[in-house]
Amino acid sequence: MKAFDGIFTALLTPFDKNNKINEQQLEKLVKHDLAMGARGFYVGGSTAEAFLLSTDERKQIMDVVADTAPEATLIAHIGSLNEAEAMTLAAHAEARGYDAISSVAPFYYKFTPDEVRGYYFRLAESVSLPMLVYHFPAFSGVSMGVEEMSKFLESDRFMGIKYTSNDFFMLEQCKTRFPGKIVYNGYDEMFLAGLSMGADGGIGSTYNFMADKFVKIRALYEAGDMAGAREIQQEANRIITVLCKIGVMQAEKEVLNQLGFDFGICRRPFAAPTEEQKAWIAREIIPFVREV
Ligand code: MN9
Repeated sequence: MKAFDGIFTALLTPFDKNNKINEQQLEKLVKHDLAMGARGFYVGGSTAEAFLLSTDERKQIMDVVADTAPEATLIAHIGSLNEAEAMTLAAHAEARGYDAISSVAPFYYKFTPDEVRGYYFRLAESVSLPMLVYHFPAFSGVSMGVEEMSKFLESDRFMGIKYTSNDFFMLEQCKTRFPGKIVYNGYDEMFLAGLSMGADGGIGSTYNFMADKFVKIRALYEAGDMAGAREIQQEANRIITVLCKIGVMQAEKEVLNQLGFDFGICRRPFAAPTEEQKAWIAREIIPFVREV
């Protein structure tokens, strides 16, 4: 089995001028992130604009990553409000040699906890890959406490949580109760906090272009150098502050474009960054990230 700890890039999706997936640029990014120390990839998540992609496009990005980095640990986000689509994607992930599947909780309709649990277990039982619960209450609107989460983690079908919340008490409770399960920190700007409460690694969008900083934070933390780790977290957070003001994914694509990639812009209804925002990125971010 491949290693599940460490830094996992939540990959962005590059679009060409015709709004089609740019496979060659995705390949280039995957290689770049591995060279920066990423352990693996979270493919087809929020950062990939999953809910703005067709089923075929979601399979296509899974294929590109599997073909480019068979040695990396690969987690496929297969979540969809359309459970039949989620099952199709889960089967595809298994066929393409992925190491795990993951899903955000079914959102929008305010499903009951029983309905949410039914969704996860049906998906997890439809394939032999382990399931990583994508806990992102701020966007999904589905909040779960430790008791609810335990119902998943007690099962062998569930490998852990992608934990995108700033309730670090709950993170600690989940990890302490289930030390054998993997917990990934989801908000990159709080990575060191997550590590200190028990996270095994992180899955993040900013790792697309600065995975190296987070590899370093983790190494310093593990060596007991908290001051050193905080310094790099602060450096990353100066950059993340700018991303959040512009719009995280729109800004991240522009960062990659300025670094020599051709990632295009996010799909509508997302807006393209303005000239002023591009200049801001050039001034406040580019000098502080490693050149490609
Ligand atoms: O996967 C990402 N979440 C989203 C985690 O994109 C919604 C994070 O990496 C954030 O983008 C990042 C900035 O808030 O921490």
